[in-house]
Amino acid sequence: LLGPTKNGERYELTSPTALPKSGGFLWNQRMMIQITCRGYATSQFMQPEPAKYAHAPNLEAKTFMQPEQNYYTHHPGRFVYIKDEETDQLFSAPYEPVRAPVDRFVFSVGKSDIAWTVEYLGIRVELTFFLPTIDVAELWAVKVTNLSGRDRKISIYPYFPFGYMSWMNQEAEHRKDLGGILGSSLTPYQKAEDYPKTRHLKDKTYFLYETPPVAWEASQQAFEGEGFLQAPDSLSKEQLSNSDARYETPTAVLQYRESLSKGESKEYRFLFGPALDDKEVHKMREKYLSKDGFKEAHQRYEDYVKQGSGCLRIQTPDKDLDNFVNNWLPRQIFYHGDVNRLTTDPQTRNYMQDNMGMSYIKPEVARKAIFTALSQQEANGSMPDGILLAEGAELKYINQVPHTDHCVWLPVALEIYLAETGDYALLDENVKTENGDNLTVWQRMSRAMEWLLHARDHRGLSFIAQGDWCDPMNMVGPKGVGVSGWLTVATAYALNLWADMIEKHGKPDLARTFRSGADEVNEAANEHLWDGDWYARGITDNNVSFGIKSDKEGRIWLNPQAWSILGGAATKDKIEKMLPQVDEQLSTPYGSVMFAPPYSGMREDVGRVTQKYPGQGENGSVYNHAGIFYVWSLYTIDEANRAYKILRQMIPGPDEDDYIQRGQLPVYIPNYYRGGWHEYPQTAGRSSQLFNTGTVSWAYRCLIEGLCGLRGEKDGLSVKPQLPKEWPGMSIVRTFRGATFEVSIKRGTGEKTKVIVDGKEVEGGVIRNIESGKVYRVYVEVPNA
Ligand code: CEZ
Repeated sequence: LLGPTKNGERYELTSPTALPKSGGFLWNQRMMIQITCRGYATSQFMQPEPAKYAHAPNLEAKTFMQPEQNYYTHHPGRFVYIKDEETDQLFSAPYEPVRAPVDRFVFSVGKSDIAWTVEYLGIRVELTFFLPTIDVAELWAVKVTNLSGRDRKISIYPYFPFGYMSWMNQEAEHRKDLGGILGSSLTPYQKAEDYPKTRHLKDKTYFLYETPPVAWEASQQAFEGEGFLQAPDSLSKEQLSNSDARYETPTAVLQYRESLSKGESKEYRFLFGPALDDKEVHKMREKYLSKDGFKEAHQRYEDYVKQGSGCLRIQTPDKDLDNFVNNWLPRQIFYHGDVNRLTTDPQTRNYMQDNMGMSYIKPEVARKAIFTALSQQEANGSMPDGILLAEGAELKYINQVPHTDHCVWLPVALEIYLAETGDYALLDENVKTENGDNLTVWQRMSRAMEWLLHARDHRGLSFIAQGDWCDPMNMVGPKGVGVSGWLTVATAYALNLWADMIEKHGKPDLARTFRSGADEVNEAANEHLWDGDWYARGITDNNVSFGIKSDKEGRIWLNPQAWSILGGAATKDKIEKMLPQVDEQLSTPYGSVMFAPPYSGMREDVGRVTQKYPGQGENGSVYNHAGIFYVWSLYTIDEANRAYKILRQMIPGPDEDDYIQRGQLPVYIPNYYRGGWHEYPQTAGRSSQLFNTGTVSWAYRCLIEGLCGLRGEKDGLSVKPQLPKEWPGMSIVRTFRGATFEVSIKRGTGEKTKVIVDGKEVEGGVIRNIESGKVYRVYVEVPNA
């Protein structure tokens, strides 16, 4: 059904129906496309706000990417129909819209291209596409082969619907001079002051061919007639009608009529994308639409994606884990860090965490992001809800709702950057803000930490306003009174992290101040939030604690437990009580849910999170971001087995049942798998299919610094692997500060970890004086499990 090709470089799915929503994604710095195994596609590009060039067939609301997105027959997609001219039989590749019971189906997701092979009626159709590195376009190759032992007469019809482009003005026509079908539209607006913004939008969509077709349709209605997409009227005719669309829904369908002798193949190339005007279309055509143009562009795109190869190669007893970690996880992190989820105003916490992952992949990008974020710090030390990345960008959607946690993510991200690079000099660099003050990085960081200390109530607990990490927790503290249990213990974590950094930077007095601040916060947490066996999630405006034993729903939440371990509130005896509760109340076969039981209806003093469908999104799903915080907290207290179990559950498969239940290929970690394991076992484990998630940076960290135990220190690399008990050993290649570490790990007989480099035991397990360019051979003996 589903498996890797060599070394996990690609994943191949051989059924169009078993995991119907599964897909892959490609991106470049200006666009991204997610496409399902059946051919439905969601694509967008930046100009500079996200826009579409292939639209739904009706007016679409502009919104963020939806979880478990719904697909329907007319959903935007990329398709090729094949008609047997002798029998009039029809099928389509990859699978939609005809849904014929094809003989062979392979959906093959690679890192820098996505491909299909479909066989039916003795014809093989191979589709492949990829993106250019900077331009916005899709480069499609279609190859059709006659597999039957006789000559065949067929028609081949690429069908790339443009959809409903605009209610103000839309049309499409075949343009011989451009070599394709061109859809034109005007982005609708109403206020005169919006007109200038629309003038430079790429409102045209082109579908260009290399080989001229015999006929075409540019009108969706002319294409479909009274047939449906399974059997469009115009395909029953010998030739398409060469229609135009004049304020009618535009489309692009071409017809090639071919006689294929047995074994013969034909190949076609197409270009699909947005443009401002004819000139741009011509330019794109010249640049890309040829065999050599494709070849060169693909090479460049491969090189771009390879920049995200990461710093870690592992070989463990679990091949599928290796495949994911060596190929797919760094790619997903690179996507986040290089294009910031294709938004112009990423949520501050997302921006910081996406860049924290970049510290392992392209640290110079992370460095720059730290400056960008700090340059938008408010005068009082707080951070805005989103970081503006383009001129004229505005805070949108959730960024208009005040959340109080953004400062926490500064030290979290900075600490990883410093551990990875040792670049403490950055702390003394200056950062100017728009309000005119010019402070060093360390001064700004200190201000942010002071703000966190200040934003607490009389008990010493952190205010939540209309949300914290949990976006939709909007009704706990709208009056400015309610507090967040998680943010309280997270504040202590942030303060302690910063204290460590500033101490290493030679400011022990400041470190002491922040550390005692953290102690104070932790005391408050222990006095007001500890509920006997775990920490409460918060206390509402009306002084009601929640996330506690007496709650029927939302009784225990993962985040306060995880971060109380990280921040130091939870002492050993408390941890011993907490962990079994988490095991018992939150574990499912698909990972740990973020709280349980899910809310069955609105709780007005908690908010929108309780209104999400039970087990979906933040309402008690296996929200991987929350899960991975917990995993990291477990690695910090040497809970290697518990940590690994949850980490492994984030990757779909390799059992067939697991793949089918999750419905996703193991080429990315989604933001959630459905929870509701007790309430709705039928849907538990189902993937959101959303590949935007802060999980991935932390997952990489957990693998590098936790499982492999190869963590940067100010002046070296600390080696302390934490293998799950079943593993006899593993080997690793890790790049770090320009050097390469080839690490081989075995179980020893001793009680302590032993690290040997160049035949000599390394004291304290920290390899120092690292020389860039050098290859280190490291032997590690870990204690017998
Ligand atoms: O958004 C994420 C946020 O991007 O939800 C996380 C939060 O920490 C991330 O910063 C947890 O709340 O209902 C909502 O508004 C949701 O909060 C979603 O928008 C959610 C989606 O998963 C985004 O992909």
